[in-house]
Amino acid sequence: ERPDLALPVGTTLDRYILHRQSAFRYATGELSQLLRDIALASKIIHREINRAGLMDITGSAGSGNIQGETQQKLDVVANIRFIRALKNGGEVCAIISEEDDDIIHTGNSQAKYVVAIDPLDGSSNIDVNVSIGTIFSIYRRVSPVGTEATEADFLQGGRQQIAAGYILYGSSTLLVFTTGSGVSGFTYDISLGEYILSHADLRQPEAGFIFSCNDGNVDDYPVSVQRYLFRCKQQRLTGRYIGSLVADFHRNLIKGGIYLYPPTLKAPAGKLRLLYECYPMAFIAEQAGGKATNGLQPILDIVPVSLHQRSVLYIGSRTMVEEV
Ligand code: P6P
Repeated sequence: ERPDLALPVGTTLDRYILHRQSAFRYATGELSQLLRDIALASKIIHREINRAGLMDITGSAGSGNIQGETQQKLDVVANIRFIRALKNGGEVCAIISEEDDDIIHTGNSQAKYVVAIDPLDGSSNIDVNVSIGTIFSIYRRVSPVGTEATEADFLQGGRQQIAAGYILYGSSTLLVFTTGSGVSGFTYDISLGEYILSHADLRQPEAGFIFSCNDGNVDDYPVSVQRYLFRCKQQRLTGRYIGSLVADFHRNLIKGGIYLYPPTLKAPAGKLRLLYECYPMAFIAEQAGGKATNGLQPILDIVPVSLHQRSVLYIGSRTMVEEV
C-alpha cells in the first residue's frame, strides 16, 4: 500500500504521522511519538552541525569507539542527543549505537520498541563541510515488557524492522523514512522549526547511470566487482563517491545509481554495520523499489549474530544491483 498521496506536499511531519498512523503496522501512538522524538533530536543535531565550526566542537574528541575510529566531537554530541531524546520520549526501552559497545538501557522497561542507530555517519566529513547523516532502525521488542531488553531484541533480522530512516544534513536537512508502506521525505524548514513533506512517495529508478565506491580499493575487490566496475567505465557511467553513505544513497535514490562497499583487505567482511547501516538502508531501498544485497543474498535476509557485525553492501537501482 503506497503512502497516502492525498496528503499534499507541504504537510508537516506531525500531521503526516497522525494521518498515516492507522497505516503503521502497529497502529499505536507510541511509534508516532517515537518518530517525533527522532525528528526532535535531528533538529538539535542540525543546529549543532551548522554552528560546529563556530563552537570549536569539530575535530577529534580524542576518544575512540568500538569501531576503533577516532570519535569526532560531533559524533559524541549526536550520540548523547539521540540517546537523551529517545530516553526522555519514553517509547524506547533500549538502544544500540555505533558509538557504544553495549546495549544502552533507557530505564523505560514498559516501552515496546528498541532502536539501532548510527548517530552521525560519515563523520570524517565534518571538518571539510561535506554532508553527513543519521541512520536509524526500529524494532518492536521480543523480550517481555517490564523486563530489561536483551540482544535478541536487536538480532531479529532485517525483515522484522517496523520502521527505518535517515536524516541527511546536506544543502538542506532531509528526514527520509519508511514504516513498511513506501518511503517519504521531509525537508526541515528552519524558519518554522518543522519538517515539511517534500517527497511524498520516493521511488528508486529501476536503472541508473551513477556508481559510488571507493575506487582506491578496487584492487582489493572481488574479480566480479572489478569486472562490473570496468563495464560501468566502458559505458562511461558517472562515478560519484562522497564518502558519506547517506549522501551517496540519497543521490542514487533520487537520480538512480548503485553504491558499493565490497570486501577489502582492511575490511574483509565489508566495512558497514549490518544493524544500524545496512538493514535500515536496505529496508528503505526495497520499499522504494530498489535492491540491496551482500553479493550473495538480500541484506534483509542476512541472519544477524552480533550487534556490531559488518556486512558487504551493494544497494540502489534494481537492475544495477542485480548485475554486480
Ligand atoms: P571509505 C563513513 O565512515 C562510512 O561508514 C560511510 O558513510 C561511507 O560510505 C564509507 O564509510 C566510506 O568508507 O573506506 O571509502 O572511506
